[in-house]
Amino acid sequence: MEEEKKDIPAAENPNRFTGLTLVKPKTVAAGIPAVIESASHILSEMGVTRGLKALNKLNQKDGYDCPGCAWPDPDDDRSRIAEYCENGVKAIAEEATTKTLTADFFAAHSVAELASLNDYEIGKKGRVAQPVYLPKGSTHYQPISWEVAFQKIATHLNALSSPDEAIFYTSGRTSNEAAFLYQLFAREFGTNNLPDCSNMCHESSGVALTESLGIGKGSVTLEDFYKAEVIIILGQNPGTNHPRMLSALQKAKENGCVIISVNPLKETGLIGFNNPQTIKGVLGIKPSLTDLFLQVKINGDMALLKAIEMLLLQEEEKNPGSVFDNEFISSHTTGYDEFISHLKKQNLNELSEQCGISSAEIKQAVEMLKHKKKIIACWAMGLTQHKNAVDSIKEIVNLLLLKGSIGKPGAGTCPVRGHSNVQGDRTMGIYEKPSAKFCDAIQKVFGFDPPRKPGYDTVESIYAMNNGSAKVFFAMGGNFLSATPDTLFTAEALRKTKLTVHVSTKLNRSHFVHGEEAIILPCLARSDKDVVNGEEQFVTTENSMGVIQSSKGNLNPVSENLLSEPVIVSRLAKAVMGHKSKVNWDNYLSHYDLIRDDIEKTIPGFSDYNKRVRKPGGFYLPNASRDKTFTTLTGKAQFNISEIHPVKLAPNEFLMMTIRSHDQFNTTIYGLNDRYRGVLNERRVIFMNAKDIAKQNLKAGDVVDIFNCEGGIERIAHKFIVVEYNIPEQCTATYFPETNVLVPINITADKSNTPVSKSVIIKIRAAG
Ligand SMILES: Nc1nc2c(c(=O)[nH]1)N[C@H]1C(S)=C(S)[C@@H](COP(=O)(O)OP(=O)(O)OC[C@H]3O[C@@H](n4cnc5c(=O)[nH]c(N)nc54)[C@H](O)[C@@H]3O)O[C@H]1N2
Ligand SMILES: Nc1nc2c(c(=O)[nH]1)N[C@H]1C(S)=C(S)[C@@H](COP(=O)(O)OP(=O)(O)OC[C@H]3O[C@@H](n4cnc5c(=O)[nH]c(N)nc54)[C@H](O)[C@@H]3O)O[C@H]1N2
Ligand SMILES: [Mo]
Repeated sequence: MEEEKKDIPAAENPNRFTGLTLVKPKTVAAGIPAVIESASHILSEMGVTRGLKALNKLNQKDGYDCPGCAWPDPDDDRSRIAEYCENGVKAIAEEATTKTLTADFFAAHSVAELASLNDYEIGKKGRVAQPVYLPKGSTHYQPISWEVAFQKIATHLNALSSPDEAIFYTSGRTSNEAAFLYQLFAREFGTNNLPDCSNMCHESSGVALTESLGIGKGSVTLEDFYKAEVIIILGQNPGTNHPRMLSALQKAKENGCVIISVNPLKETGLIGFNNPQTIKGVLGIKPSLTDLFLQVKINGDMALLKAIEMLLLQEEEKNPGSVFDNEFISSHTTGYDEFISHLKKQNLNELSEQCGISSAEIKQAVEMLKHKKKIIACWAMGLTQHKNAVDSIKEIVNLLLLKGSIGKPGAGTCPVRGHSNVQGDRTMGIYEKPSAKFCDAIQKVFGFDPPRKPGYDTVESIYAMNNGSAKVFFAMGGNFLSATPDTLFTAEALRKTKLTVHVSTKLNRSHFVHGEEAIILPCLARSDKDVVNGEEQFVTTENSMGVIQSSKGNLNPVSENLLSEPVIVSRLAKAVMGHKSKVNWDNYLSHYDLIRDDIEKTIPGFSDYNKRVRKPGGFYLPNASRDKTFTTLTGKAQFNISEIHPVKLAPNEFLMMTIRSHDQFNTTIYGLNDRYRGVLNERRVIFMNAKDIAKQNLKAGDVVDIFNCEGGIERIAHKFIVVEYNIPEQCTATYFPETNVLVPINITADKSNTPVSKSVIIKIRAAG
């Protein structure tokens, strides 16, 4: 039992049940129920007046960027009510809550007591309203002034025997301005230890796209969706995680586009959509989205794509020039001949067996694709979090290259990003392996030589803390403990450090599993008004399609004791570096325009930054792949050959994907319902196929322990309720982060080092 573990506070969530109710999964997303849900979250957290004020500026050109996902906003007119979704509203209610945590709260509740709450309860406590400090050996956080907090962090950092003993983590909500300053500070301090959430997210996409197309970002714009003939959606659940994408898909369909969805689960949002912002949607007209649903086995995507490509090749050979874009292939690609001979060696039956899709269904997909020339492929975590993720994504690119579907309107790659500014943070230099060009630019603009040796990514950071080579952990947002793999191992790592510091809006489990000393620095959130030097400031973000826009909160902050992230970094840098710093931090503390001026000098694509970003709607960053310019090693788009290495499961083993419910944003749990999947009021569940349940001599409703023994270590997630669900055999699903204890840190994706959160091998036994 977790409670009996001696190293309380436990790193794992407590094993209490909240009261499962099952209803039939929904067949249509959004509609009126979504409107009702949104309203209830706003009312309970912030009341009507503040709520309406916040929503009025959400995703507006003169407003602020939604802190939910990174889906883009329309370039043209934006409706006052249409540019946000149920989950965006929940994100706002969560961050703009009027509940605050002051000194009294921390005096009344010990760290151990807070750690015994579940994530939902922790989140509902409210906004951290002042800096707090946990001295060595102490049981309670206590108030600390900003100045003393910065001094303490500086003392720790300056006492390290090497700058590489510090780790500077970033989550993906940080603005461009804060991210730029943060990496500048870390590099002047002397380290590239800049892990980020992207390491666990779309890193595999970045690696695959850079190697095959020369740029680690997607190539499409929102306009392309409206011109596409076919959209393929693999490993993504837009109804929950990118709800505004459904409007784009609906518009695409109205323009005649066909949608193919590839997913082990028949996710509601992929199947049907009632747009709550249109009369038709309210009346429930035009609900269907997916034309062909392919219920692939977990990680069967590469086999499926190869099968499709192989049959397309046969069609092309029957009728040369009718299926492939030979002009594009010969002018813009390399590796075609080798790729074709590889395809010819494939066996359809084997591929069909590996992906779990019948050859009849594969042929249906081929029929839909063969005469089409404008294809968009969208994907997210269902593709990126596997051992062979990079190769699977390159296989998506192969398909698009055969069809000449890159670098023209209505076609291209669309890795759908998660956090609202995760793409921008990377553009700003939040990366443990900066390019020589980037380092040269820093040197030229700021006059110090940044470190060139690669730093730690997320997984490497955990090892480094665990083996004692890293001693200070600083997080710009996020919830490192709960988001990372192998929770107990990560907990051990964090507890071995001298100091953990979190710049946070809300409390989370990472604040309770800490180093010898710990500090929480409370910051302003997206929706908050940010006044510096008596003038309201704005920050900027980059969305999933490379658009840079301004973001300006309009709510009065819930406490006077909050600082903005750019201010926190500048003051920290001054405290740590003092007059040794070559950077003029005081400039940045006077006006954010001066930060943008220096970004413009350092990073390509930002010319006239301050002027262009003030234009409503912002501007697009350059993206060579959009113009068929491929900056790969060969100067051409690269066909890639990869082999399939199917995971061999014993009869009592299962693959487990850890996914998001409809009521959470990563580790922030908005509520306990997964409305679309019909699982209400409980998160400790495991979705299983009926046949598997029977084979294991279990029945729906039974309580099981989930475990595995990777690397000789037994990992156990205690007490999960079996839910019978439409999912392929030997595939299971649980919610992230409850089962992160089972994600083995020692198995990561080749080349991207991303934890394999969607293919965890597990066994199941009746709970002891
Ligand atoms: N409301 C809300 N919005 C969010 C987030 C949130 O937590 N809540 N998180 C944000 C972040 S950071 C991210 S990265 C994105 C995540 O967005 P998603 O990637 O949509 O999130 P997941 O829940 O991880 O869903 C993965 C989907 O892939 C499917 N899948 C799993 N394994 C496989 C596979 O092997 N093959 C295929 N084809 N499909 C598979 C699952 O069934 C599920 O539908 O959303 C962002 N937006
Ligand atoms: N098993 C499993 N693990 C996963 C995944 C999975 O699918 N399965 N997904 C992975 C993915 S895709 C991602 S992106 C990571 C997410 O990893 P993280 O980004 O580290 O985690 P979040 O839960 O998004 O972070 C939430 C915390 O951010 C803080 N916060 C919110 N807004 C702000 C702000 O404006 N400023 C600051 N400074 N702090 C803020 C709050 O304190 C909140 O508690 O998790 C990864 N982990
Ligand atoms: Mo993510």
